[in-house]
Amino acid sequence: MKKPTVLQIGSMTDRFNQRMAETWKAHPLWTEADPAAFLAENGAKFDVVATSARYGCREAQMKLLPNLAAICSFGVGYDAIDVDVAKGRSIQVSNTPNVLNDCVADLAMGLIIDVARRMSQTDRFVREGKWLSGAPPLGTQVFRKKLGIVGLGRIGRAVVQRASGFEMQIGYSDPIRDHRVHYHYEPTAEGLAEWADFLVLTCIGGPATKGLVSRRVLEALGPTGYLINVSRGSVVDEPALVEAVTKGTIAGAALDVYASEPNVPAELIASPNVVVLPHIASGTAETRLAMEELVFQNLAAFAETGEVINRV
Ligand code: 8YV
Repeated sequence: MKKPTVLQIGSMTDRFNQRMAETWKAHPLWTEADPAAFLAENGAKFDVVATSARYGCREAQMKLLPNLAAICSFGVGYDAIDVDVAKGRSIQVSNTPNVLNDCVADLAMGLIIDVARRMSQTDRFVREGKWLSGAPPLGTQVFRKKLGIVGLGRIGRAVVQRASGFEMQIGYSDPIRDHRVHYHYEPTAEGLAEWADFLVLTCIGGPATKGLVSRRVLEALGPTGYLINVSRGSVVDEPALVEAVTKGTIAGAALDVYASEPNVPAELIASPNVVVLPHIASGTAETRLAMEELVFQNLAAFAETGEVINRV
């Protein structure tokens, strides 16, 4: 097979960019002043796209790439890639599953503890000198509480593994019930929210889960419940969440993802009962390197055999 001509959609780490340029002579699309005009003229040259969960690859872009045969993405989520369109054109799409499960689950557990024990909030309390004149607010226990996982996939199961060390009761909602596990099962997110103290979102993003955590789900979670999101911002009705945390309909939220990143609603930033992180769940040096390796392995496999390894 001839060596693929690779288009890299967006800038990643310096290391990744350099490796992509050296190994595949990938063209860095983000350096073009007018990427669409560049693709209109040169799109036919490229047969592979290297992208990420963040940059994705939409139908409009695919249209400018008539010879595209594979999209190799950095990240497990592929909601920013029009996979159905790709499938219709027999374009293979690969992602980076498994290598980030533990890292994302670690962060989910950290967020649970942070929001319940008010770690970020009381860190600010010390830095702002408030300890000198008053007592910090009390938190809520985590151990032996009810953990509700929305989407019991690979990442959800890694969260469960960690939570069992905290003797938490485990429940989940998922379109498919897994009869091999004996956790509490609720068919709907609303039912799970009613049951749980901590509702943790580890489901996929995209149309299937858009707005799944609705106003009703937040009401069901109630004034003592916490929402933790390491999935996608699109899963939550964000205006309803803003209302819930500001009015105290729920106890708090710990978020790594938002509806329109990097824009975080000002009300969430201003809420003391909300932890706001900048989409860092997979962001450790070790995990990002493992994800990078997998992108390069998929690209190399496609070049050698015509098939990516982690096809979605
Ligand atoms: C990525 C992610 O790190 O894997 C995913 O789906 O969202 C993150 O892990 C990030 O999107 C990289 O661009």
